[in-house]
Amino acid sequence: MYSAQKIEKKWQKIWARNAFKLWHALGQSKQKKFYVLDMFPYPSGDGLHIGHVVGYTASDIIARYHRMIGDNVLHPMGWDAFGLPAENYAIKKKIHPEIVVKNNVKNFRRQLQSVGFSYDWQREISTTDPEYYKWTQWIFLQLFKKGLAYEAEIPVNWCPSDKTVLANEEVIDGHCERCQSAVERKQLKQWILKITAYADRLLADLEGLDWPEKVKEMQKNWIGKSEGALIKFPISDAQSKIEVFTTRPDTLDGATYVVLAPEHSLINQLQSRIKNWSDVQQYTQQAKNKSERERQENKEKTGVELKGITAINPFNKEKIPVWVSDYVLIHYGAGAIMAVPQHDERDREFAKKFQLPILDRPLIPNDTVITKVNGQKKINYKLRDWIFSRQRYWGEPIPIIKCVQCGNVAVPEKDLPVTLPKVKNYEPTGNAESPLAAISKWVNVKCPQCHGPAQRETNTMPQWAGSCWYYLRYLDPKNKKAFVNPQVEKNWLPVDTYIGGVEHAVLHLLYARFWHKVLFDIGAVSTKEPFQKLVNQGLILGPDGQKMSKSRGNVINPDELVQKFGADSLRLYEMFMGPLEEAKPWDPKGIIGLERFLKRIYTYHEKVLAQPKKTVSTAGADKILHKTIKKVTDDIQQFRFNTAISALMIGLNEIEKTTIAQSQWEQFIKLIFPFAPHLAQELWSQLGKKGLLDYAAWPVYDSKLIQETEIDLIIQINGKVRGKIRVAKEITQAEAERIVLQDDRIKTMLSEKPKKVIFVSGRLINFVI
Ligand code: ANZ
Ligand code: ZN
Repeated sequence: MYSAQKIEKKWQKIWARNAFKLWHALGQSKQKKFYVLDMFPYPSGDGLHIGHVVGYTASDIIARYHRMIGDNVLHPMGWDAFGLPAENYAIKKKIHPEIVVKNNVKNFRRQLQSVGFSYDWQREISTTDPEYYKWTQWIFLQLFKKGLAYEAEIPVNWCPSDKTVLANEEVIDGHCERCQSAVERKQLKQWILKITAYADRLLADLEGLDWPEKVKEMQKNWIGKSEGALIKFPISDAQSKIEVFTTRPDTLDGATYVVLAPEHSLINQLQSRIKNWSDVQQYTQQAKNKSERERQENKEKTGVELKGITAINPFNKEKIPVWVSDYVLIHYGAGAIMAVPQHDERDREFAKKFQLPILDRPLIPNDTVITKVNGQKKINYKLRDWIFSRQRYWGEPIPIIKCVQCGNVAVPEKDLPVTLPKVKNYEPTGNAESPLAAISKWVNVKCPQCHGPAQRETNTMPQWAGSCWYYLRYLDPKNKKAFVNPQVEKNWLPVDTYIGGVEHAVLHLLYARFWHKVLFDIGAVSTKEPFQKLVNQGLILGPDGQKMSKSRGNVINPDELVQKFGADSLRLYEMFMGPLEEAKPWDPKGIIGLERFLKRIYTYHEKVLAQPKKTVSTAGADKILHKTIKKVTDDIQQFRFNTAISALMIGLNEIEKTTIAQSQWEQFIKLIFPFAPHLAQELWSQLGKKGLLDYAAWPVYDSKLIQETEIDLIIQINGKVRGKIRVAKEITQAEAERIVLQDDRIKTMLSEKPKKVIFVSGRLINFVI
């Protein structure tokens, strides 16, 4: 009788004892390297989610398959443990985040091991380990030294409930990505990373990546390259000009007004000439409180005309009015636009509302227009610099010392890591300062440059920092001298296959690419891109078809499933649910079917054990086996795990009807191993095999055995398909004609003797009449 509980506990114990050798990737090896990476989890208090199990099972299948084909496989795991989720949980439970993380990691590790994932635990890392974040800080300092990390006071997104600044990428439709609170605007001094300096390369290098088109598209749109021109509109009776950015210079003749963003500096400069100044001032004041998103959303357009000011259309010299409106953003293009209501939807809405002229003028080719009005070609990006500081406790301290004399000074490398001080109070202050600011002992230091009194930067890094480079630290996790040994880095990069959720398309995946490129530029890594192939796993929805959430009560707990059905059934079911990349609802009954499949394998296995050792396979059994080997191998390579499993099911069905030699049954067990490793390993040892299946050779199919001996010959009359007939593959034309012409249906259709018969061997026969 198949007992998952017994089998799985037994082998997990053996694996755990062996883990360091068993799944440990070799630093140097003659074998081909294969680096298969999971997006590491943040160890939340809720433990492993059924959604984690999908991606982690997929990568485990890949890792096990690659070990069996003889590759040197790197398959590591770690913890993304800084950041809001861990900290919010700590605050709620009133337990220090460090302790929370420790406990949660322990639970996560236990859970991952209970599902039988073959991680190289010797390389386990946590972003919160000072030995790890020492190097996160070191990378920050490289950015700082290159001028890619700077401080500036800017309007930022502020989450009132998480009490911290958010990056643009963390604001979804005006709401905090974490807690869904409406985001507020605040003017704050912040550390910012100059990701915009890499906009063109982040875009261009997408080209060579084997990533889902959808993710590439999302990154492209987020980077938002647009080509256009800067064109100057002179202001009547004044020196100053209004510069606009347009992607449609060809529409210039039809520009009937100009619009400035509310923050545009010209507005104040022209104050003395603006006749309705108080209206204008009131309007610009209001606009300050809206987020960029709100302003871009398709709501009722608002605006005020700058009375007393007119601009001149440089193409036709017509005088046109100047307006201020918040649908124009200050940080995009030139912070001002030429409005062409005939061709632009937003301008048309605005023109209709304020009764501005809509002119249908002919288009003039861009290049002529630009030359005539002395315009300047310009490429614009929507991408903004990355706001990098957080006013929270649970993050990497930013390794900067603030000195009145010297300004911002890098902490000397020998003093890294700047460790997070142990504190009692880690709740966010809410006054835009990190809780670290209150720890004067930690804050007050000597300036490394002038040795005068100075203070530490008290903001911390965002949770994305640690995940920007963790795939590098896995390569050389214990290195004390460098974040990775260059030789080792060259051996392993790029990551061959990276598996994770699509929700990281413009956050983690863009940030990590950016840091990687900076490291490439300073010669610290050898590839331009970190992740060569990306595979997205789809969401597992609740049984109700909705996203799983505690509040909906539709969350499925992997621990219970492992207990009840076993890890192998869980792994198989999650892979069998449908294509890896698609969203799929959980079917509580589904797993039972997979458990039954495993039981059937076990039962058939007992039959094989009972048969005389000398039993030979029937020809049919060998053919089925080899067909299955081919299909499962192809499917694993294409990440089609659901069809691989159904091929295994079909294979078993057929094998059950025949007799198979033990040596052939062994091959079938190997095929099961990446999917259901516990059962396969158990059966392997029951066959008297010594050792572990992990490094047994993957079966190879014999192409002669799977060649079809019969085919469907297509029957045509005058080129039209009229039917098909099952015949021997090597059938001759004469024999084919004879058989087909005996068919009554064909006989009636052939009213006369064919003028000609065209025969394509193995494919078709065509009667021309
Ligand atoms: C005239 C025009 C005519 C435009 C037309 C478009 C279509 P993308 O492609 O997204 O880059 N624009 C320029 N700066 C802006 C700002 N700061 N805030 C809001 N809108 C701005 O869009 C470029 C177009 O968006 C520009 O081209 C400009 O409108 C507007 F038939 O100029 B266009
Ligand atoms: Zn100083």
